[in-house]
Amino acid sequence: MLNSCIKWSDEEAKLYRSRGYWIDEELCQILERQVQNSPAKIAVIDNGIEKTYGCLDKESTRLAGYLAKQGLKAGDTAIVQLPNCYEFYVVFFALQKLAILSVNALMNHNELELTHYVGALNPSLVIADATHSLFQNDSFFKKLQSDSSNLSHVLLRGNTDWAPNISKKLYASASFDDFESVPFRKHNAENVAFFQLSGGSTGTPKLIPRTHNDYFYSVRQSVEICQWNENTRYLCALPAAHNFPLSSPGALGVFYAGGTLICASNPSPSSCFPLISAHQVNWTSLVPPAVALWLDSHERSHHDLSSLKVIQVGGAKLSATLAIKLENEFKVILQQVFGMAEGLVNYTRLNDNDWVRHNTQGRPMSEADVIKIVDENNQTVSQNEVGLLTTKGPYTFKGYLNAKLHNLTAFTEDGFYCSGDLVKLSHCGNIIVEGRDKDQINKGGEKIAAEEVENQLLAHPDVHDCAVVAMPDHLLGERVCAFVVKRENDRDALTKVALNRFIRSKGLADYKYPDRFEFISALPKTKVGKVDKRALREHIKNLLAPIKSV
Ligand code: OOB
Repeated sequence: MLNSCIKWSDEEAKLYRSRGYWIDEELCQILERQVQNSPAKIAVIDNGIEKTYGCLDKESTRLAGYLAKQGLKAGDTAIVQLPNCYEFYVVFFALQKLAILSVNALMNHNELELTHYVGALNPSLVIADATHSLFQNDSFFKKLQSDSSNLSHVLLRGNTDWAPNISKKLYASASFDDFESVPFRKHNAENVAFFQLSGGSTGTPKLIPRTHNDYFYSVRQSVEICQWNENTRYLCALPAAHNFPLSSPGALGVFYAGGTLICASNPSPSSCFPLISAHQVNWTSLVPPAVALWLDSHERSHHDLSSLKVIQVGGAKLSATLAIKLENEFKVILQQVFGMAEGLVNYTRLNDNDWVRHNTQGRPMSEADVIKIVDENNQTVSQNEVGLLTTKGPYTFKGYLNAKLHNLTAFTEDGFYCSGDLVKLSHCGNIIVEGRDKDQINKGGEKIAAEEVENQLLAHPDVHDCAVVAMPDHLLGERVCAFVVKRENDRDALTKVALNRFIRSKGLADYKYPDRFEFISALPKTKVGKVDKRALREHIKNLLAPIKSV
């Protein structure tokens, strides 16, 4: 059933196979290759502890064996929420080996998001971190169980007294030796390997099915573009579950190339700089706000960062000013990465000229990516004109999970995915991101669907109407501003403090909270009667302008 939503046409599949894009291998074969090539090579360094490819393979097999013994099997589903750590990859490969389809939630996802994923996937298993506030005791897990007919297993990373502990299962080797011979059968590489999360523009986050064939190709092609090899030492500082540090080329790229991954808990200078010098890191990826923090940091002079050769930046638009500064001050090559969890990833190439690296977001990684920049009638715009980016290709998905209606508008009639990004092509054929036509706020790479926040605010009994828009922010690029119309009889009762408290009580991820509330008497409307968000964005921009110039 979960596999029925994702088909490429037979002709496309034939073409992608004949050209060698789809090789009918599963994602866990990425690890198997390295275990055969170099089992003793260090695959992951986490908190000073070094784990070889052989170890990663063995421990993921043990975990898979343990899960199989619990009755979990191919086709079951799981929700995983783990921080940047070695166990993230053990769990990833264990679930791949068993063909358990998982979604990797971000650590800052909260009650609402996790409840939604449970509703969407009806999982049998949750794997989470004991330090997360939702998993300090069993009450949230019990609540999830009451919403789901399948949920019977939970594993936690870290100290806990109410659920089995991943590490104990993994490392108490004596009791697990007999699981190492669990027979893993080969699965169809056309099937879903796992689900990515959409940044979204609608009320609920959408799940993106990614197949073995398409994801494996995106990893191999990324490795080729970035010229990674066994000498690659990649610092994973962005959330491990995100498509960028997972596959562009990210962790899976490291494992495919036989390099070494170093885990950082977050992209702050204090977390990254000591790791770069201690482990001779040569690549990493950042979002633009982290670039600004790195540039401003005084800690730079205390660490030898000379091993760093390339910094990738993506997730949100990087200004040319920061781009130039980053290269000059860190003595690195900048690679801009403009990607999406739905598929298409664009890279500037390492040998592109300065102008391209500093001012564009690169070009598609595959010769088979088809991009069309169109107007609102799906007609291709002329060269140099800004239009909507639409795309299809061997690793761009074909539809969100269980979202028939939404899929109708997410794709053009000729099957191109509408990214919602407003772009133009530079004279040399590189993409320049100019803005967005989707109702989303991009808070330094973290995507927030306006409608999701609006739905929460509208649940307040004293809110008559509301609209959530992006407001400019010098560090994050954008923040969340909520315009609220109070109910007639509650003009005085509803305060910003009360709204803040209300939204916090709803269990929404923190980063989605409005950073500012503005009360207005009515929302402005366009000629066709829709909320005029452009006017609201202008309004808040003007309100902020005097503050900026003080
Ligand atoms: C990456 O993936 P998502 O799914 O979190 O977000 C995709 C959206 C894009 O549609 C675009 O609106 C924005 O994020 N975006 C950028 C950008 N990279 C992503 N906007 C301007 N400049 C960029 N360089 O964010 C993602 C996935 C894989 C690799 C890199 C980023």
